[in-house]
Amino acid sequence: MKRLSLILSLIFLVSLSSLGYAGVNFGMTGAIKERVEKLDETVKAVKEPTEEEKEEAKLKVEEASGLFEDAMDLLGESQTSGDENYETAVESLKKTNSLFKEALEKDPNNPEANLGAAITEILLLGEDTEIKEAIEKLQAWLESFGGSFMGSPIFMAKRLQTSQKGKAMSAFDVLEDKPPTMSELQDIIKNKVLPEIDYIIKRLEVVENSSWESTTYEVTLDSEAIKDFISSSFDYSEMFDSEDGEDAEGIIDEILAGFSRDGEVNVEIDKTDVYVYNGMLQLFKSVLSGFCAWNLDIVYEDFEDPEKTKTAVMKIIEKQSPYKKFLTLKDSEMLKTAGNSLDASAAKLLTAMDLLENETDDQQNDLIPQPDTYDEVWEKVKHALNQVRDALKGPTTIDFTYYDPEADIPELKINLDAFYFTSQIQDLRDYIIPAVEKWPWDPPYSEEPEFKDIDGDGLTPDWNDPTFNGILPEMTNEKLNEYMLSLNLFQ
Ligand SMILES: [Ca+2]
Ligand SMILES: [Ca+2]
Ligand SMILES: [Ca+2]
Repeated sequence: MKRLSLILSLIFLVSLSSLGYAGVNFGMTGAIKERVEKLDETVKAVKEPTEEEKEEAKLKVEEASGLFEDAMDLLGESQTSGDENYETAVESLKKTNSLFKEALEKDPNNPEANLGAAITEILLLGEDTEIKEAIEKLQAWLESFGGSFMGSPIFMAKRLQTSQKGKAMSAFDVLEDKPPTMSELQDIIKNKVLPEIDYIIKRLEVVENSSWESTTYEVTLDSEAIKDFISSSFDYSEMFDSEDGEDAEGIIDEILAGFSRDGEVNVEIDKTDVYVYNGMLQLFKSVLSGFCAWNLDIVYEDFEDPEKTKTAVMKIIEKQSPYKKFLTLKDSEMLKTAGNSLDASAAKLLTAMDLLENETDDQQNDLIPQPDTYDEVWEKVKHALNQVRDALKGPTTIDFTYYDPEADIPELKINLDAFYFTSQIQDLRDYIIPAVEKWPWDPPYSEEPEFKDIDGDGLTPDWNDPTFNGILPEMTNEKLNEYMLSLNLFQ
């Protein structure tokens, strides 16, 4: 699983720098304030460390930081030298992680111990035996379709369509281990991954609320190796059409420009970076919690070929066994957690943007250096993040012309509070499936479904509830058809 851990470490490095473009208001939200206050309580509950304990913690942090730098170097080298260095790097990271945790036991408020524990913990996440096993099985299954772990989830549907009939099934049958069910994956995420993420978020919050300013790590960078790694993980040609593929490569080049300082370099991590890191983690938490909230169990064999897929889709729509509960809400609290984390994510990123604007130190070694100018895009990103936060509180109007004066899309009122909190949908199928007179499996068995024109305006498809349970409060079928036309859907 060399790849996955490297991907995680790169998520840390690359996301931090790429979000330098995105990326800040000091007004913390009520929810976060509450969390921080709670955290403060637990920290206060622990007895104040003695001066001696604080000193011991500092010594451990120093030792751990040295080890951390060595481990990062080994991790970088393993890119070219192979698995042996990789294993050593992982062992070294594990030791570093325990040392930072020992320092935390002595002094739970030591900012660098919290930061070190947070960084090493995320790097080691992919090394957890259970997580690793689940991912390996999934990867083996996905590779049986001829894809890589990174590319497949997004393009699996396309591959399924184009793979020769029967080929996928035989590949599936020769697999020793069946992939985990969606429920099994959800359990691993709930019981293993989310608690880890919460632990890391708590560590970062201690750093955010401390008087700590920055820490500099000396690491060895090889930008070519990083670039090779990224291009081997993503197949641009497949992810985008050729023009967009070049764009994607351009963006990656730009991100990597920040890492063009090859060899021994100092990388300074400061509060801006900590807020970005935390914002990314909150977003990750939101996505994972959302994934765990719904019943997504499918029988993988049902999607092996187009014929079987058709039957499975019919069973899903008609709510027949084994898909009676597919797409129903499984865990209401998880969906609320997803909403809260999304809000926390936007709040953290907005704080990071403010902090970055206000940095006055030398930017040469900064992990996320200040941009040359804070242009329109910078302001638009802030506006978008604020809109996400507003929509999570209640109906919010999105004026697309603010983002793009040429935009030919009418204003949209959206209420994410309804989706995540106040009127959670119990069965997504009741809302996302358009109103249909006859399905292809109803007589006279036509190829396409026959849509119902509910409002009689001659345009279809229509939905029984075009507001989607209040998520789009002022939506009508007429307006929905307009949006679909402007977005080129159903044409
Ligand atoms: Ca600096
Ligand atoms: Ca900085
Ligand atoms: Ca209509």
